[in-house]
Amino acid sequence: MEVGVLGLGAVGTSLLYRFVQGLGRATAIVRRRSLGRVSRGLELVDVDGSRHRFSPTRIVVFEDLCEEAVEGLEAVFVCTKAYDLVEALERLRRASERLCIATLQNGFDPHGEALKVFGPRAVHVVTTIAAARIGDSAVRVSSWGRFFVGSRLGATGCVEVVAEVLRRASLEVEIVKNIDEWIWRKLAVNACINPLTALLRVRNGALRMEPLYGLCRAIVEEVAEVAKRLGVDVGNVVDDLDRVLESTANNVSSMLQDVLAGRRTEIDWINGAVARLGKRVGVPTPLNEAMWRLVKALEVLGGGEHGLQ
Ligand code: KPL
Repeated sequence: MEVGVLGLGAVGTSLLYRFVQGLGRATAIVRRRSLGRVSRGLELVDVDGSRHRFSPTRIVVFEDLCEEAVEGLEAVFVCTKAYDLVEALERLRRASERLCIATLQNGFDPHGEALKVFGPRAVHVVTTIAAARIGDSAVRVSSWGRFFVGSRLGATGCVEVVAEVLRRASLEVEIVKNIDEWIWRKLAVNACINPLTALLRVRNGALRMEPLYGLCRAIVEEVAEVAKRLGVDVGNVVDDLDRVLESTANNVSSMLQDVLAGRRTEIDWINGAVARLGKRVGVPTPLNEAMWRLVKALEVLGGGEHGLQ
């Protein structure tokens, strides 16, 4: 069984490491500009602090993706940022008519985008992994978390393939019937933690304290209302929030990592998506809209001409 990983950010690099270990081989699909960096090798600092140098067994250049380049692969795990997803899916579609495609992006609605292109070959994975980049070619994993695998089209063959790959990598996997429940549960937690940590430049754990915790709760409750109106039962999202704040207290959220690195954020797919869908189904989402506006402003202004630095 051989798979590819496209997008070597924190999650992609961590998965690549587990696939090389568990499956004995794995292909990295990287942009030409990253070829040198990835060829020189990658590093993963595991939960227990141990350091592991590793390399993909094969490297394919994203810009050269074609049938030959993905020959022998059963699935590709697409770990790009949400804003790079459409281009990634389009290139993969042109390269292969048989690959299973697993998407792992935060927010709403990467799975919908993949379904439009790949139908039953599209699988979505919601993960609670906590990983951060700690250099150009290195990541630190503070928790491997769990992997919930499913598709809106049900238990397709590709759902089985993707789950099996993750199992062989000794990750904790669950095939779920209703992937939207998991997508929305994660979205609710991200809708609070990601923008607030990015705006305030604090670790996730800071949000356990008032006055921030009350705001955090109100944001996840807005998301739950939108989900409910869309027919998705998300259960007790405040319990989810408490659990994640506790288990990732020391983490730098992915959005704060993006802001610190001067990258674009995924705010349009998180709070932006909640606000848009809220409008569509008649659920007011003033807090999600405010988070979206503030992070958009942060992206544009940064420390630039209107800032003080
Ligand atoms: O998914 C995350 C992220 O940072 O994007 C959380 C759960 C907030 C952990 O940091």
